[in-house]
Amino acid sequence: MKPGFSLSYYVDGVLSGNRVVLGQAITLVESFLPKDQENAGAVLEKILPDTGKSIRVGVTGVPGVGKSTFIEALGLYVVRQEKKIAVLSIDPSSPLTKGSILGDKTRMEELSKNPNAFIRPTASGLAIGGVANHTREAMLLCEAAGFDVIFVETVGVGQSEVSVKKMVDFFLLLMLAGAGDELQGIKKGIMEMADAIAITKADGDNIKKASEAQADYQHALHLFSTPDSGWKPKVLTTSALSGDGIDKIWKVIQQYRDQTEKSGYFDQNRSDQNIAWFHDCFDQLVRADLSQHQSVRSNLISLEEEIRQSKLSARSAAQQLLDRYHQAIQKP
Ligand SMILES: Nc1nc2c(ncn2[C@@H]2O[C@H](COP(=O)(O)OP(=O)(O)OP(=O)(O)O)[C@@H](O)[C@H]2O)c(=O)[nH]1
Ligand SMILES: [Mg+2]
Repeated sequence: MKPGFSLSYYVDGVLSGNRVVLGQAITLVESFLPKDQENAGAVLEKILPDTGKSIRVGVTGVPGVGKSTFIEALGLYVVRQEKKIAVLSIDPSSPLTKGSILGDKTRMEELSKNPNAFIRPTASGLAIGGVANHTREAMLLCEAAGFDVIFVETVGVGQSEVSVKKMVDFFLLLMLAGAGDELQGIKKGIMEMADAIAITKADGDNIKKASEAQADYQHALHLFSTPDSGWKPKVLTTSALSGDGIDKIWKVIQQYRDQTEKSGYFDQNRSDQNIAWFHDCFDQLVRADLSQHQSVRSNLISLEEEIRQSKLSARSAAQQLLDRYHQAIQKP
């Protein structure tokens, strides 16, 4: 640990809800230094019994749909109900999205000043798997620090939606009215993952278009089969500017929680998520270990070349790589 930063400094600080220490603990779990990683593991182990009490809400949608503005509006609403909220983001593609993270900070200006809100963009510049692990761990730390609601905002499009779906209880998809699904780059698969769809910016001239879109999406969702949760996804309209619909969305999230807690799905889903996370972590460790052996790395490159030239099937190449890895770990 850094001088003065003992295990109990982190653990006690986080458990007492000290925001400065919470921020430092998140920095620790994001660090690549082997010593920091070891310490981060120890901190997470200690706080684990105090995690899991929040509701985890993922918010996704194309850039500009209004995710940050919406989270600020809903966040302020929830904070007024005497709850503590944390906002994390998941950002796999570093340099391009830096601007939007800075933008988010200013957009969530009011929320970020609130003593019951904690806003933290995840470190970027990693492959999605690494970023997702950091966000999950940050989420656990926020729970241990006493936050009741954790929002995870996706930044950018693509794989991050799936990663977020895998770490939250409730997955909210924001959509714009009047822009076709194609335009919004939202695939059917993502709509199927949503527990609710909210049509954003339902204000001014947009109100009518928003309720038309609501009807359209309601119809589209009817065509999907009922998800494992047994919950029928809802379609709502909202405006972060006027505040319309914000309370309804919060109510829907609570209904979802009540219903799935009663059915047992809520806990089942979380334990399935933890098992999947364990497998992800293990895969990452094996990959990291594998790439530390020079002979395996060069074997990998030559096998790739053979596959490109159609000299070797992917299956045999994978087997050969595994054999080489076994040899490498037998003679250190
Ligand atoms: N009229 C109206 N404009 C909104 C509303 N919510 C957001 N906006 C505007 O839409 C733009 C994008 O909002 P953001 O909240 O930054 O969108 P985002 O989805 O977080 O964007 P990225 O983080 O860049 O992906 C901003 O100019 C907002 O002022 C709303 O409810 N009504
Ligand atoms: Mg944003």
